[in-house]
Amino acid sequence: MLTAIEKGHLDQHGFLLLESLIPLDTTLELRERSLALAEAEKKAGESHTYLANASAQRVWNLIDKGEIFEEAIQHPKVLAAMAYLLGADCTLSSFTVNVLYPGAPDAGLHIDYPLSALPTPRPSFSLVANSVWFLDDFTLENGATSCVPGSHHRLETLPQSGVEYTDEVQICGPRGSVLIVNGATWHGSSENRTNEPRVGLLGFFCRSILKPQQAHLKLVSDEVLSRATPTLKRLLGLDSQPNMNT
Ligand SMILES: O=C(O)CCC(=O)C(=O)O
Repeated sequence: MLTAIEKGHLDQHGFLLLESLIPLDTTLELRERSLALAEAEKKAGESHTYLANASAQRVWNLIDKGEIFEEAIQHPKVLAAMAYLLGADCTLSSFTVNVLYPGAPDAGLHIDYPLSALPTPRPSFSLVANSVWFLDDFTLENGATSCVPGSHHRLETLPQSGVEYTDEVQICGPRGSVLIVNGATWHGSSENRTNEPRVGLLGFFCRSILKPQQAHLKLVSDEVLSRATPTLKRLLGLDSQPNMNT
């Protein structure tokens, strides 16, 4: 389902923008639901905020927070990109909302969990990959994700905080776009200099042999599991559990 050009772009640059992939009505519903969840977690005193002045917020475990998220994470084009990078049996590592409120600073470049914990040289093949869902237009001003093209080939080094990399580019696009990022590509959210929140989803995937960032099978309710499609069950890790033979 990825074209040869799309695969080539991922191989060469380490990221791929799927522009206007999600219909507008679905995007707006995902945005409304995401902000409602973020607000509810704040009100309940259970919010997961980060960056200076709690100017960014995550909402974790989206699979358990509405059918719209269960459906979204099974988008065939996103899954095709993940299958290309991580194998057809890849699983979900985590699925979160990421809100950058006005004034959120640049988060800095990084590679994704758990790559920075690995000895070097890191493997030249992909182990984890992210899909950044633009629920707003992502612009130079509101914190569009930055990437360093080709940096997934730098197997020995990590981005240094405080260093300005001249080859860093912000990936802008209309709401409804999805940015696929090889987890080894140097990337991060940038500063939100507008008066509006920048809302995104992060559908983060890993090879099936890896431990996901979240223990889905403990976190997701029986109700969600009972209605899960075979694809969702595979993404939640049901097909890649450790052997229980005695
Ligand atoms: O929200 C973004 O623009 C990117 C977030 C990110 O880089 C991450 O969580 O790994």
